[in-house]
Amino acid sequence: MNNKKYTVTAALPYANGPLHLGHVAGVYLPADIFVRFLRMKGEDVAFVCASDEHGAAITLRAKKEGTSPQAIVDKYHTINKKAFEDFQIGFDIYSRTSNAIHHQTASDYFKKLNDKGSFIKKTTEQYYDPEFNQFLADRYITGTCPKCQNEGAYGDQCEKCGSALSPTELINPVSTLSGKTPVLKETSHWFLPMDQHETWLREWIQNGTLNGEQQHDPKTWRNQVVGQCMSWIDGGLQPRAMTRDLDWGVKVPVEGADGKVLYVWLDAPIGYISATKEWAETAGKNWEDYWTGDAELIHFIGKDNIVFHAIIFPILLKEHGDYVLPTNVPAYEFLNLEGDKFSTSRNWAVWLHEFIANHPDKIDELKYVLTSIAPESKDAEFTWKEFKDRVNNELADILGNFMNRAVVLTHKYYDGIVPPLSEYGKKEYAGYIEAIAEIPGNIERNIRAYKLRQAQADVMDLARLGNKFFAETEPWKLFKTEPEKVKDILNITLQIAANISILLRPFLPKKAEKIGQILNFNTNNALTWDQAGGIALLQSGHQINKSEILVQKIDDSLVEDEVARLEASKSARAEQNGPPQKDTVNFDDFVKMDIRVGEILEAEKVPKADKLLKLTVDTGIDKRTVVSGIAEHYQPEDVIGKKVSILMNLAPRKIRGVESHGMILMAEDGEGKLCFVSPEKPFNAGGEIR
Ligand code: B3M
Ligand code: ZN
Repeated sequence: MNNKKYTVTAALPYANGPLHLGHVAGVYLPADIFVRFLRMKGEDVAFVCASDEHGAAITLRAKKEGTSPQAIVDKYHTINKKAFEDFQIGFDIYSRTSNAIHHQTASDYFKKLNDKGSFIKKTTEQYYDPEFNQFLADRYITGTCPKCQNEGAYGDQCEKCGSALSPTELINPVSTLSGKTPVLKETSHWFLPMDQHETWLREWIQNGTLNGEQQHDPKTWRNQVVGQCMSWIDGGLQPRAMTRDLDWGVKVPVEGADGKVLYVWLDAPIGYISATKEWAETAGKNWEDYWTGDAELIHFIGKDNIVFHAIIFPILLKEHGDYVLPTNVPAYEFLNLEGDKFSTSRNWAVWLHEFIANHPDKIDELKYVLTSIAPESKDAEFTWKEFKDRVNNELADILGNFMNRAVVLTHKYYDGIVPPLSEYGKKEYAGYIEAIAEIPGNIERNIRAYKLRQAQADVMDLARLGNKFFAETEPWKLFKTEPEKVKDILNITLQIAANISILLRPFLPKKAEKIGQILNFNTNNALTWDQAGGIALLQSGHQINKSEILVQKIDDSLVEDEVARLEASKSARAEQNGPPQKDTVNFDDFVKMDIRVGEILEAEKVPKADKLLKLTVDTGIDKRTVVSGIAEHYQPEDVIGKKVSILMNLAPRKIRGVESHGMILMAEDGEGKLCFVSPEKPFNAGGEIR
């Protein structure tokens, strides 16, 4: 065996909530399949992951739940670690970035780069919320993405278009703490001068070379990964702050950095290194073998993480100088659920730990369906109906049915003993024997190209081949007239079954193991990939076990129950009618707000902003322009003459080039529907609301 090492990483899930099927389909399951395949090829792989326990995603959740960040990460690290184990995602280690080994590793990493001048310390103006006395970065600030106009972009990234952002790039920034427009205030941070890395990054992403030396084959990278990186590079790389004014995270290990921590997207990818270290200690391995020399580093991620894994972390790796750069970054598009996006905040999700609790006997069924619909090149959709249909019509009717017939007929005619294959049979059925020999290579090519949907379909094609063989030869008819032929036919079908028990293993390890048990073969999963493709896996005279049901069909009631569960969670949230009450304010705070009855005189759409209307409002004391995000709920002509509540003394702000003076108060229900808050009887414009 060569001593080449692989490090396969899966994006570290934030420990601020449970995992849902979108995470599984788009990161963890494909990574697991890939690693299981590599291991069957005899490769030496470190498969590492961890809970991502720092950053605003955690501290905001803690604030929302009125608890500490440590309590939040302890809760969800435990839930997610167990869910991965129960779902048989075979990490070598599932660590956590709040542990000491990671803090030390990340701290040393920063220090090394800072000592060699990789960062530039700069004092700049950053957004600040005076009410909460906090600087606003990452998820502490939201606004409109300058690239795609998504109105829910964060201070460091837009999850919709994947752009990495800086808070000062946001249009109409709002503090997620107070809901108000933040102010600018000076603070110092350590910046990574990404603009200085453009030349080598461009070469590395486009040609896979560094200083002309081939590092990886860019043709094996997904188009959307190269495309997003190149558009980001072409857009002009900017210096990016790698520290934050926060108290939760890895402390910045240099003088004058009190109250500052590493930016979570600097700290988290280093978590791959610290997790490898931690694993190697207990596994008796040398962790550096997996990050240096000819080691191959492969990052499985979701598309919103591309720039962090294919641009920022490679810069940090290259700056460090000891480590390899990733040879591939297979990024997945998004999986949607029943016609809507997965959403933790709206509780619109199928949680992995709940699926396992409700359907403990359907782990591989879920794996099969998620791989069948995996969002490899475009967003995909999970529906409970398709889950049932694919399990019943494919897994059960194709694979299960083939296995059952092969085993039942062998017991019926030969008491479960594998019959011999004659020279005649090898000639007569040479076409089938060649097809069996070809399939493992097809599957391997597709797995190495990260086309796991197709690779799994290739395995199913082997079962289809078996069913076709039965349909064309009809051994149950032949047995009376040409019994010798039946021996050849059943020998070959049993070899197909044995090949399936090998080739299915990366995708559906439980089903592969069950097939092995039925065939009384490969029961300890010891066989390697390269042993597949032949017709001598089961020797003549080998005793197989009785047939068992391989795949239980799914009843409509499961679909009805699960869809009802989803609808119930949606209406429950609707009843809740929005988020929990905000922090208490005192009366003095309230009286500062000047709210009056206004009448809408004119209304028009704001060009290139599908959510905004420009309104002219009679406030009783003046006629003013107010921009309002109601265009998806009202047509301009429908709002003329409406009496509304207007917050008069909100600081003016420019919204898509229009100066807006005030805010129209809207009520929003749990479904996201909006309506005006209006006086319940005829009322003149200007009436005060208090
Ligand atoms: N915690 C997951 C996300 O952005 C993020 C991945 C880190 S991988 C180093 O949803
Ligand atoms: Zn965007």
